[in-house]
Amino acid sequence: MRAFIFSLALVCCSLVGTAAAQSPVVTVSEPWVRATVAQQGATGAFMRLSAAQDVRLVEASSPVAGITEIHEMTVVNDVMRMRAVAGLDLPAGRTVELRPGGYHVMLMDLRQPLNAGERVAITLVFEDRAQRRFTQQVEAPVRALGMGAGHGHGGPHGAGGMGAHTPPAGHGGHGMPGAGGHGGPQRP
Ligand SMILES: [Cu+2]
Repeated sequence: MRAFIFSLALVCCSLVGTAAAQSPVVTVSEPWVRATVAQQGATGAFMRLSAAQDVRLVEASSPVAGITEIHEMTVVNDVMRMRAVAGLDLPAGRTVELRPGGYHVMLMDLRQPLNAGERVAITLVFEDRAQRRFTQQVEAPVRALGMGAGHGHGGPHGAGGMGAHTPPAGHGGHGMPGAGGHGGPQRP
């Protein structure tokens, strides 16, 4: 049994390379996920990322979401727009903030409502300059929407800040991803 575990550990280490053998390359602080209201199909996750070497956030996933993307939100003519980006650069030693109104991890095709006080597991996938990938787990508490940076805009996002990706008449969070208009990947 012990030998089996040991060999498993060896396999894992060889798969992820040297990055996982040291302290975390990326420090994640103050992660949180915005709580959803009934029938809301998508929400955002926010955090601060600080990397010890140049890496890039290239992917994310969560058990609560069918689709997870990295998004950038910008204001164009007073209208907030967001789009999926292929990655987010994390220059060594600089803290990059994912926050409402800026970059965020978009959780879409939600499988369940997210209520304040719950915790959401998120897996972040980073890539270093040699294109080696490594992952980091985050446990983000769910927080209710404060009327902060996310208000006062119309457009495709509706009243819920970045939450309103899907039309209110959704399908209870199942079936079609409902992410139309994103231009993001449709799952096969
Ligand atoms: Cu988004």
